[in-house]
Amino acid sequence: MKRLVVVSNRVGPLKDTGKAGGLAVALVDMLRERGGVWFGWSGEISDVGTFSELRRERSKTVELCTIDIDATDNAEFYAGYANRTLWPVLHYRLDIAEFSPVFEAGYRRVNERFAARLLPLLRSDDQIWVHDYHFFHLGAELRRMGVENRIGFFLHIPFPPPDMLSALPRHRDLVRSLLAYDLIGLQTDRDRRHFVDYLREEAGGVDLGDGRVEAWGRIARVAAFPIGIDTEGFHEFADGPEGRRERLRLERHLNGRRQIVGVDRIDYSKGIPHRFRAVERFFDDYPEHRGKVSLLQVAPPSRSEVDAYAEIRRELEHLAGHINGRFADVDWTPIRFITRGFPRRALSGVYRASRMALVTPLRDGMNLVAKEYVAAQDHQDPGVLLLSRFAGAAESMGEALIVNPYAADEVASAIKAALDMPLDERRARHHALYTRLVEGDAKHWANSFLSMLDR
Ligand code: GDG
Repeated sequence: MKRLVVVSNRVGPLKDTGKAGGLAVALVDMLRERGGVWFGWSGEISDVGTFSELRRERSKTVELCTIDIDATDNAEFYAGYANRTLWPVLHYRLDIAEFSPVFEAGYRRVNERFAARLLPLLRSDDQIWVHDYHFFHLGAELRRMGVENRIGFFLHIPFPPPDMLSALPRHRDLVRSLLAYDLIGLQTDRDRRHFVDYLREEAGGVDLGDGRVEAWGRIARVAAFPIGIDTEGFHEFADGPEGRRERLRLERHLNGRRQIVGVDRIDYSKGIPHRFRAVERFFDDYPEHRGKVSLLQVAPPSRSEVDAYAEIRRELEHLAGHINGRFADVDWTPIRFITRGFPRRALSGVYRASRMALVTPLRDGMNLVAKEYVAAQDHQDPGVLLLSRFAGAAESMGEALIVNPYAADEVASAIKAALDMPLDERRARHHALYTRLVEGDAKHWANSFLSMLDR
């Protein structure tokens, strides 16, 4: 088996600290099995930046190798092009995207620097797997430096329709760089379609029909690999001590009332304000449920250095205050809004204690919260998932109640339907969803990507 080299902006942790996301856990398992290197940003901003000494941390067969970035890289590459340009454009939000040649140059520079620092770590038969929108150019830079290894790329966020992407200045340079990878993995068939349409419309490319595309004189393989979670592991969390403790604590508080849960990083793509308005609409349309149901929204802050994120947080605080002011009673609060993170194991107990999850992003590559909620349920008495049609997860989770997050009345009536859903139907839907989540778990995702890269 070939050694694996994973590249992503944030790396690790190698040990399960309870904080690691499902993705980190899947990648670490894969790295342990094959032996390998995980290369990326240390999370530190220093004066020497990408010229910093390589930080190395080894655990048996796996080595984490990281470098710093400097304050300019942070402003231009990370907070700039990655988070103020690519993130909004790829989430269909041209209205808030910032287009700056300075950001763009910073992004190219950091991609080139990361390639240069990775180069000496590589062996000729390593398999290289690059992750996400921070590193569109990294593969092309490695090729320029003479690297001939198999290199794969996986995009965790959506690939928008060509018309949308073409609003990005020099979009062709960005996509052309992707063709330097041997395999380009996307979350869904819809994303794959957009990618192939883009090549056809903007690059005179052709779909070779066998999973490969040709454009700019290069051939690459393109496929959808819907990302999964460690389904059974997460189910066990909910039955474990931390999960149980959290569930019991909540049940004591709820005292027979039913809870709806939302869990999202604070981000405009997640549609949290729309969700709050849908909950308001629910209490307007179904007043008999006032005092009996509440929303717990867990929303750890993210990227607070980007203005759009600070704004959305203020908007949410305002909305929650308004809705609570309208409906709350001395012994009941319709929306509890918590802006800090929970440990993963405790989170499983929060999901288990909730009769329903509202996963209503306006646009999402996949959305792992939808999968975690299903995984955490009690098979005998499962809750109901309400899922946005605009989450990548909707493509493979058709037994959820699929909703349009822009239509508050539709979401409100789906909440009502979920509350009224008989046990038989809840079990049947849950069974189908859970079975598919076990088949398409994180291991399956990583294995299918890497075996296609090998072929
Ligand atoms: C990107 C794409 C794609 C959230 N709050 C807490 C917490 N979380 C964890 C969740 C989940 C993860 O964060 C969020 O994953 P998502 O998939 O929902 O969203 P993004 O962060 O935007 O991820 C997305 C994903 O990449 C993978 O490819 O699905 O579409 O946008 O695991 O549980 N974890 C803990 N405490 C919290 O309070 N411990």
